[in-house]
Amino acid sequence: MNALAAFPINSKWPAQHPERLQLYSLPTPNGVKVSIMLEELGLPYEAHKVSFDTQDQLSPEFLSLNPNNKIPAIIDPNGPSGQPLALFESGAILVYLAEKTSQLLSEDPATRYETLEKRLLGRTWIMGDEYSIADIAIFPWVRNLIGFYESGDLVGITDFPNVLRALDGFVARPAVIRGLNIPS
Ligand SMILES: N[C@@H](CCC(=O)N[C@@H](CS)C(=O)NCC(=O)O)C(=O)O
Repeated sequence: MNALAAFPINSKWPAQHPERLQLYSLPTPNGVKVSIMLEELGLPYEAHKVSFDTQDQLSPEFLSLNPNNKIPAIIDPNGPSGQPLALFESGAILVYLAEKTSQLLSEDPATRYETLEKRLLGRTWIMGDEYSIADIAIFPWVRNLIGFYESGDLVGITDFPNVLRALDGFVARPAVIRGLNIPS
């Protein structure tokens, strides 16, 4: 049985692979957090484009999944206890996927909360040697700050060599390169 059929959003963005995790998104800094995460994890998923040009995010079908009219949102047909799970808010989705796969988030409680801090001095990634969801949450925004918003000079980005070094490492990751363009 196709569990996705019960979700109104499936009528506007029909799943070709209903057994896969469904992503409703656009490659904005919040959107790419989830596509990058899915690419990093190698989880099978299907991406649907929610176009702002046609205000798809305000359609009744999208609002049925996220009443806040914001991408990204997901439906995991194989959620907790095997039941489908709908979820929005990029941070909540990152934590959900990290917990589902036991990847990219420390299981040590102290370290988990440290993932809220920006400490790159002498560290490869936000959390140290381990790449994590903190990097996936932060670097799409740093990239846009410098690129899309052209605000690097404004914030004096060259005064933050560790941020620039980690950003270079982030955008060179194959999963990041792929995720930045999903949905195409
Ligand atoms: N706190 C939310 C913010 C999501 C968000 O602001 N999404 C923007 C694109 S980056 C959006 O969907 N805007 C459409 C609108 O407001 O109509 C998250 O992290 O998921």
